[in-house]
Amino acid sequence: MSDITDAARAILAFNDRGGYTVPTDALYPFQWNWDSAFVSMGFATFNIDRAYQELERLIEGQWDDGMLPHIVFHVPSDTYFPGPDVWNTHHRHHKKPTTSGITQPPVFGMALRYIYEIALTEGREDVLARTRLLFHAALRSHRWWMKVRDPEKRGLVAILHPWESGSDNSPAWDEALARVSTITKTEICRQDTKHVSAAMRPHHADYQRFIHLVEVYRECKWDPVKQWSAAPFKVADVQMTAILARATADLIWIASHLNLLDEINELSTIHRILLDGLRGRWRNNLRGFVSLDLISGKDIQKPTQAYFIPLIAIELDTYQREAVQDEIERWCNGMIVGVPSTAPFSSDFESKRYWRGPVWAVINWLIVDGLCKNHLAELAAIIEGNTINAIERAGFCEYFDPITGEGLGGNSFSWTAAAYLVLRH
Ligand code: 2M8
Repeated sequence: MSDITDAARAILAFNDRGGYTVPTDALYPFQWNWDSAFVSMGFATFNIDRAYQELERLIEGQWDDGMLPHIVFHVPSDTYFPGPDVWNTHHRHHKKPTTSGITQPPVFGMALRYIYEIALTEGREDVLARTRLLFHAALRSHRWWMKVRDPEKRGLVAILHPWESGSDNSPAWDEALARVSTITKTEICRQDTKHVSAAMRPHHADYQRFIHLVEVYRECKWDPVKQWSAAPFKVADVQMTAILARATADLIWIASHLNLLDEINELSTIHRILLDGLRGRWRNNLRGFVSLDLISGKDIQKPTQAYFIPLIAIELDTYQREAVQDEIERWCNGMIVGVPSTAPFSSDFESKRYWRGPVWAVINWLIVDGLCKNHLAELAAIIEGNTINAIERAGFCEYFDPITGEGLGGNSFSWTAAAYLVLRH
């Protein structure tokens, strides 16, 4: 085992708060949904029980209607805004701990398959009951997605807040977010810019809009039907849909192992619907997949990493495969480390600002996976190698400047450590 692998494991240990992992100390002091799913896969490379525990702690926050919230506030902290009092979701689920009121990409199902497969190769028959319990939690959340976030049956699931996407400040949301009011009743007490430079973070007006959206949904008392009608921001997101589709395929795999026939049928129907929806979002002229703004009815053409995420779920045809390869190579041309989260030739590109250019190791992990699935192993190996090199050079930071390779955002970051462990595995 290398020193760097040791260091990655040490970061997960350092960020462990008792069976769950914070993304990084101080900047993100709670349990985040998709971070924990990635982190559980990192743990699975050396500690299966801890991997399961990460997901078990996450579902402590699952709502009665199946939603897996984006943040679980296990223990209070005043180093992050907005905290539980701003969300005020207490009445929506009658269990402790409190949570935020929105969700995040459902990597959970992908993670569960990954750790269950490793457990099986280790001959760990004792994980069966734990797997079954987590499988049913995931299934409830996939039902929630289909019912609540695709009520008009497009085969695409929608986000009602940029924070749900995980790529919070992406240029993809600019136009849709500009329609949202900057007026808030809540005083905005940002903590993020006390931990990292404001030049790397969203602007104040973005935060005003983020909080305005929270207030709209809080006034709906977090009722999903009311939120759908009231939402001033509503985007059918290809990245979210692709992750849901892929996680659904992974749940089908688990259900087959557990011999759950009704669940296989139900999940297969969901899978088919999502793949049909995704296929319709390919654009030849852009050489990628595009999200749909449900309020304007227009395609979101901004070139972001989301263009390529559907590869984790979809088998491309020959034309698409070549187009994607060319496009990713074009985006990475001249970069020390790709794949940038916004195309470098776009006028929105900012190499250091949050989700507007920097490279995220977990996004590369998804892209590498999608390229391998689509028989583009050579390009996948290059991106994987560059990601590992970037981490070895700059450390386990939150993200990287693609032009300089510099490490940015928070330090000692859990999902970057997890990405390293999995890509090296
Ligand atoms: C970032 O998002 C949070 C809000 O959820 C924030 O900026 O306050 C995003 O990078 C998100 O994808 C990530 O899950 C979270 C914790 O790492 O940080």
